[in-house]
Amino acid sequence: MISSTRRTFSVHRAALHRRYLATSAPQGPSGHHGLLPGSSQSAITSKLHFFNSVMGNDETIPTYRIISKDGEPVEGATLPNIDEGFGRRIYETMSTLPLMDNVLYNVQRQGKISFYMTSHGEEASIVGSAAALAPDDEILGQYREAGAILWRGLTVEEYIAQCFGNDEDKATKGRQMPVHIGSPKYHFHTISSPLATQIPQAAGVGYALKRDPKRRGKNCAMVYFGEGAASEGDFHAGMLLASTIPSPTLFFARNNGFAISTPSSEQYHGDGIASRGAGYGVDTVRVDGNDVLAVLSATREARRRCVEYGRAVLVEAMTYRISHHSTSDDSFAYRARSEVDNWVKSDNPLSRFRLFLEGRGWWSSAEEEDMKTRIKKTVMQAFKRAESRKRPELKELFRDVYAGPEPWNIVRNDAFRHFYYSKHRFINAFPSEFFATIANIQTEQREELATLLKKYGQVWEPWKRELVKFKGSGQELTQVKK
Ligand SMILES: Cc1ncc(C[n+]2csc(CCOP(=O)(O)OP(=O)(O)O)c2C)c(N)n1
Ligand SMILES: [Mg+2]
Repeated sequence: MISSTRRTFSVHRAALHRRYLATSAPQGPSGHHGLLPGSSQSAITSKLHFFNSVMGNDETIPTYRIISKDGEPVEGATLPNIDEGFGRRIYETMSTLPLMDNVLYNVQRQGKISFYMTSHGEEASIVGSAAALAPDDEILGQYREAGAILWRGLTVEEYIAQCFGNDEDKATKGRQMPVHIGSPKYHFHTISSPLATQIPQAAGVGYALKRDPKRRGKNCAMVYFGEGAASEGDFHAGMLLASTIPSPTLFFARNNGFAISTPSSEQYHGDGIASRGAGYGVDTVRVDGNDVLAVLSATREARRRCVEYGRAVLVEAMTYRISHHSTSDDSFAYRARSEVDNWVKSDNPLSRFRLFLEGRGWWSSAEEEDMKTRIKKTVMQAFKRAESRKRPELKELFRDVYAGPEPWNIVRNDAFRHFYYSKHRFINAFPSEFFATIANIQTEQREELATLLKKYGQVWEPWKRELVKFKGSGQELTQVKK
């Protein structure tokens, strides 16, 4: 006689087996209430009931808040454990964003950088969530998360150098659009423009952390994305991956009300992004994204769950994009100026937190003035410096794509290419000097550019004008020793 547990197990296995082998709709097992293909725990009901709310009773998911718009703790809320220094640092990082954004937005308007995106209105969501992480948790951002990398220690100078793509742009060496920052030092993966690609990548990063004995139970992968990006298939792929192959992946949705001109009311019919978490069996919370302390608390708890249980967690931060989508957008073409003004006046994440800090005696008007003067000066100096510097050397165009030897198809000459290709299947038999030789040789593309530079660089006006903007004027390519 088999025990009931074993019987349940074998019946369930049989049901699963049927599910995979069935060529027509599976038949429900009779007489075993609750034992159905795909679910062993569903109660049987004779009442025909449709539902479309995760909370039940058609209620929407509540929003977690700690401080009111006047900076006062709301009734029953537990304040997160922060000291004065930590609170002030959060506020200073939040305050840096609009001061830097205002300058860089105008700098773009003057044609000095090609593009820019601001964080206006989302300072609390971005900085509060970053402040909840360990400094070596991996961050995969979308593009509006400058506050997260500034929080980690990247300087305003470094951020502005990236936007200018000058020779001090250590992040992307002038090969990326402004705002597409990245830093191995700060565990911040380089931003890429195609929406939502960072989401399944984050599930992979989370899984890699879980597989690494040194980082398992210690770190998580944090992925930021807008509610618009959550309409991409990649959002679902990432959530499914992180929930079925469990990994410490923290999904952080910035629901700022717009995907460029599309309001969130036209982006989904369900209860925001949070309602999707339950469908994937992922612990989920919705938080007031303009309340930095609520964001901090919720993300701290989300991170704890991620790291301790090795599982995904979803946070949806409700906020409002005050700025235009980017410098390529004029949002007053699709929303009223008064709507934006109302948000600025009625719910400003910066003034909310400032009031809280002042209420504790941790901040004053004099300190506010000092801080603003100091940050503005830093931003202006960084802008002036960035503007005066040359672009990186032209040779940087070809670097950092391959970690090791460049592959055969970009190797310089045909004879060598043929040789390398004919041997590459037996590559393990080659000594390491062989790879060093390959790494040092020029690529076809590099050579082609050098040839063109030699031909036109000093004689054709448009090329002459461009070339002097690069450090070394391309000479490292044209005067290369053979
Ligand atoms: C695959 C892809 N489709 C479209 C775009 C164009 N695009 C850039 S940002 C954006 C809106 C994204 O909105 P959301 O995710 O809510 O982020 P937000 O800008 O509001 O922070 C769109 C459609 C893109 N970059 N990539
Ligand atoms: Mg959005």
